[in-house]
Order: sequence, then C-alpha cells, then structure tokens
Amino acid sequence: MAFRKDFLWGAAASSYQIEGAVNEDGRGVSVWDTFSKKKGTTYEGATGEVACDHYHRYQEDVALMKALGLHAYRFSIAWPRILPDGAGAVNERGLDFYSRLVDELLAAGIQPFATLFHWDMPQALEDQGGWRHPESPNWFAAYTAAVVKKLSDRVKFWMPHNEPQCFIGMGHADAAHAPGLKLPWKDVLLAGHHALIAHGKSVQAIRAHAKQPAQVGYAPVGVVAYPSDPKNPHDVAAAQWGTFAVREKNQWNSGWWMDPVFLGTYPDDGLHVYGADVPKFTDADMKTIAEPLDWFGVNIYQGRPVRIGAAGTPEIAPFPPGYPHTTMRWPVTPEALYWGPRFYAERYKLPVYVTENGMANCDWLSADGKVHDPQRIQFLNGYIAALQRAAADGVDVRGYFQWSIMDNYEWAEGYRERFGLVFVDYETQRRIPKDSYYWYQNVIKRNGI
Ligand code: IFM
Repeated sequence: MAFRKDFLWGAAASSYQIEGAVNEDGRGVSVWDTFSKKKGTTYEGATGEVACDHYHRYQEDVALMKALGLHAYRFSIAWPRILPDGAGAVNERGLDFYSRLVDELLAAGIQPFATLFHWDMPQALEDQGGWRHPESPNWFAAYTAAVVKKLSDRVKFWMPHNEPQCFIGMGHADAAHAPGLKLPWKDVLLAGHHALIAHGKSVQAIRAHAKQPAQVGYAPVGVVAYPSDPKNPHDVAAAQWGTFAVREKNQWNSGWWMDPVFLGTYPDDGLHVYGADVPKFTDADMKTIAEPLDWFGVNIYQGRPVRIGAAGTPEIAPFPPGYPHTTMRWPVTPEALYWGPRFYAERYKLPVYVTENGMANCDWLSADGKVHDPQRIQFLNGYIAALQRAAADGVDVRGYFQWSIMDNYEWAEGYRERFGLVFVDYETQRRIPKDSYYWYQNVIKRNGI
C-alpha cells in the first residue's frame, strides 16, 4: 500500500459556494454578493444567496461526511461574517457558526482544515481598494487573529489563501470573477503582491495566536506540466521547467505565486516577462511572504503535456483531437497528479497535501432515484492512482481533498457545473450521494485504489 497509514482522505468546499444565509447573524456584504448581482456576470444570473443552504444544514452535511468516512474536511471562513465591515468590531455570531461547525466535525471524527480566504472579501474593504490597498495585509492579519483566537483550540490545520491566481487574475485582470476589474497588469501585480504579503502576515498571526502548535500551509492553483514521454529525461526536464515557468503576461503559472512563499524570491523569468510591471518590493516584504510553512498544499485539476522540441527548447505538445475533457472543458490528465506533487516536493521540500482535485460532470437524477457518474469515478480513479504512484516513488504525500463534497455554486458558472460527490437538488435542497460517493467511501476504507 503506497499511501502512509495516517494518510488524510478529505473533501473540500468554500463558504460562498455552499453556505447561503447571506443576510444572517450580522454577516456583511462580500464582493461576490455585489458582483453576482450585476447583470451578465454569472450564468443565469445565479448568486450564492441560498447556494446549498449549508449554514442551516451543516449537521446533515457533516453526517454525510461521516458516513463517507472522511478523515478531514476543508472549509473556508467568510471574512464578512466575522468582520462585517472588514475591520473593527468582531461579530461573535459569525464566529459561532464556524465554532459549531468545528465541534460537529470533531464529534464526527473529522479533522477540520480551515481556509481563511476563499475569495469573499468584505465589500467595505473593496470600496477602499481591496487588495490594491497597501493596508490590506494588515486587514487580513487582524481578521486572521480574530478567527484563530476563537477556533485554534480545536483547529490545527490552516491555510491563509485559496488560489491567488484566480482571485487576483480572474478578479482584477479578466473581470470574470469578483470584484470584476480589468486593471492594467501593473496594478494586478501590485494587488497580487499585497495578497502575498497578507499571506505572510496571516501566517504570523496564526503562529502568534494559536492555542496549539499550528500546521500552516497554502492552496494555490497548481499549473502543472507533465512530460509527453515520461521515459525521456529531456521531456521530464522540459515538464519540470514548464511547471514553474512564467512564460506570458498572465496569472497562469506556478512560479510567481509559489516561489516567493517557499523560496523568498520572485522567479527570474517572471521578473523578466512581467518587466516594468513588477511592483517595487523590499527585502522585508519578501521575508514576510516567505514566513516558514509546515506543508505545501496545491489544487490540481489538469496539466499540459510538454516535450523537448526540435530546436532543443521545451514546447507544449498539442492534445489529440477529441481528447477527454470535463464539462468545464478542462482536459482530463491524471498524469498531473503524479508529476505535480513530484515537481513541487522536489523544489519546495515540504510534505504535500492535494487541497483540491475533482471534476465537473453533467450529473442528473436517474429514474432509479440514483445519480450515476461513471466519468467522475473514472477520473478520480486515474488521478488518485497517479498520486499513489507518486507516493510509491517517494513523494511525501500526506493527504488528498476531493473537490467537492457536494455540488455547489461554481462562481461565474452559477449552478451549471456540478463538482460534488453528493448531488444537490437546489429546488428542494435534497442531498443525494452519487455513485462516486460510494466509490470514494471504498477508496478511503482501503486507503487507496
Ligand atoms: O470551485 C472552485 C473552487 O472554488 C476553487 N478551485 C477550483 C474549483 C473548481 O473550479
């Protein structure tokens, strides 16, 4: 058996995507409330106002997690529930919700993994400039402290940010996500730099206030390249390069968002490609960003094949016509879960947790009252087997979180894309475990494929 005996089998979700109850118990407005209400921003004009109503149904949801056999559940905390105006007075009722959730998880024998920022920035802070504001790292540190003081007697595992590539790039350059901006690249990178400093200050706040030794990580997008021919060492080297390279003026790379956090420097190719748009930064900034972490977390859904080209330089290889893809149009590339963890562990030398992996599928309720999702089973089988191979080859993989425990609000895609192991009928809020739920239950029981 390749996975360690104490391997953590998990599943994940995030606050705005499942909670609903946006006007309850003193919660303030988030950028996603504002953005999703603007015409034309989301599929069918969907918002997270009700979502999966998890705020009221968390006990039923934790019962499903327990029956699944989960060891760990990764959730996020909504900043505007804790500090409705983003800063200032703490809203105890908001904290109480997460306190109840954590108690419920622990009673079910499930280890809570808490993410502090999964994109729901308080609107009041966005109105002052959000991540563009130089004070934003201090706002985030104060919010972190409030949460950690309340929950750290029971929560050991923490992540400040989820996927800065998305909330910075898709939110500030592409206008595809909240806050819906299309800024010059220079301003996007400045917001990104503040978000990275905020990450470091949040780590400091966790360490300063934790009531038990904290295990702190990170959950960026893993932009993975894998070798076209894994037996060709030149292709392997090309893929390793491709996994970290900053090749274009966009956010889709690993190096810019990971190297500062784990190595304390922005990568040279990024400094070159982003050029004059790179914000002015100091040694003190970089030291803060690189506050030591306990583990390397990464969200991996897909990869690109890379090979050494005729000219001797790495090139992205094309996918064959009609290649398998999910309903998000993301290619199905299980290799990403072998090579990604391997390349990341080699470069950053920390234990690896896959903090998200999964697929959107066209799932519906069948006439037999069940939800059959053979594609998801096939997908997960391939990806988890690849991760298992990485573990067998010596990569220190400690845990895996399936995205997502249940269907939920897929941001600009609204409710069109279903990622869950549990089907949610949004009209009745009925939960129906899919075939993949029972398959994953068995994987957990056997500690692997
Ligand atoms: O739903 C998202 C999640 O919020 C962040 N990672 C990717 C998932 C699927 O798109």
